[in-house]
Amino acid sequence: MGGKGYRALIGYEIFVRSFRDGNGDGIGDFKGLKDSLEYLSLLGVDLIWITPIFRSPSYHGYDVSDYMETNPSYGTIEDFREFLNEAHSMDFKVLIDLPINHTSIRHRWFKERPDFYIWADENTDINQTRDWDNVPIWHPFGKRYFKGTFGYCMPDLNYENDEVKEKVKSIAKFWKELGVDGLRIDAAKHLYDDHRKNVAFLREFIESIGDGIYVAEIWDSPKITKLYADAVGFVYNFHIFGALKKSIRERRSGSFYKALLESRDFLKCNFNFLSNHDVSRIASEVPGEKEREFAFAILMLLPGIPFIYYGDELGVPGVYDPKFPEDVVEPFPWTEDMCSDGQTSWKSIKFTKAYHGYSAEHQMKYGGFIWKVKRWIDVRKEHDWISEGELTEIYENNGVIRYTISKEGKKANVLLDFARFEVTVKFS
Ligand code: ACG
Repeated sequence: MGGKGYRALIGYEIFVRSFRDGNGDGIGDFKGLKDSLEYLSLLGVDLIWITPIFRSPSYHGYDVSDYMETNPSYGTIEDFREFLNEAHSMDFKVLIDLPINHTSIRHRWFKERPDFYIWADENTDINQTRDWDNVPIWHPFGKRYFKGTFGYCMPDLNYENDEVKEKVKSIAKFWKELGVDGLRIDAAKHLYDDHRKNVAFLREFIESIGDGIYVAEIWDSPKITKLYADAVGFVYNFHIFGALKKSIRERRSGSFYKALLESRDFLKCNFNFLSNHDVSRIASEVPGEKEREFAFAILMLLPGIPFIYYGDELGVPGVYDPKFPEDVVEPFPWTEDMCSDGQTSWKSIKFTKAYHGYSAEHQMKYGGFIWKVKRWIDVRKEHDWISEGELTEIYENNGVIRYTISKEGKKANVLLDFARFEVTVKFS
């Protein structure tokens, strides 16, 4: 399995454009990433996932127009290498995000190699929509229709074409050889319309790149997500954290208990997270600080790799709106004025207001939510074996969940109290 030996890590997701500006243009970049390593090291994380860094016409970068070049706003490949070297010298591991289900419509392949993409034939239902939100997936182009699961600007690659498979493998190899420690494989369940085919290709893909940390983004039920865990090494478990937030909000343990049972046999392969760039931030979903600290504690008390979404350690709010998804990728607040050195400012601020006590500088100096998060990070580091622990004896009683994590003679009993009132619980 790809993830072996990498489990005792604590992750941090960075939306590059919004994190730290190193050259004074208000856009996050590689120099800024390098400058932020000290902060990340103080926080205690050691695995960094950065959102796509390739040339792309969009602000988010998931529509790549050239995989062999970096986004000029972020710096050159040399600048990236410098960041990587510095990160490695400080014992960080770095994952890059690789969108391989689709490219930008402005990738030269779309003009030069139409056979790299999926075109409708006489049997295609061009009115077909995505099964989760009814958005059309076939788009007119000249006299034909192409498939673009994520919209017109992002045509899907054709994995029935062996040349596409080889191209994608060689791109991944290039970046791996440059020194990245692994990949987040974006939209990995969409490569084929068939989970078995996806799993087989991902296995082949990873084998061709070599040892590393690989995580597949499979946003689905545990039953489906689990199918990918063994082939890839790691998967995100969207389900369990959706259930956790529900349980905390409702102060009822049922949803999380059920999700734990459904996920227990692949928890070790999970990237655990409370929010990411596709959903509302944890501070907006769980506004109460005490309840939110509880969520972070649980994040650190589960097998797998815990991941923090940049800014969540500061309690920054952000509500996901599909019409304005950039509201959850707001500039990271380095200083209270939000305009001093290092600050990004590429978008107007809706949530991360200046002088509201969100900034890293303020919280580091005067106290804040960050210290609560750090405390739980420290607990996890002290008991890093939890990452590979087995979850047994999972019980629920009266709003309280109890489980045991154990690994090679080490054992922790965890009691999670979701209840609204004082309760008496009995566990065998
Ligand atoms: C990735 C990236 C995302 C990126 C793209 C495109 C893909 O993280 O930032 O968007 O490169 C689907 C895909 C994911 C995709 C998200 C955005 N994320 O599977 O790969 O959309 C259902 C579906 C999921 C779906 C999810 C979205 O099944 O497939 O994710 O809804 O809401 C239970 C069910 C589960 C269900 C959930 C929610 O858990 O078990 O099946 O999931 O409930 O209902 C980029 C940009 C975006 C931009 C886009 C065009 O970042 O801002 O809009 O490009």
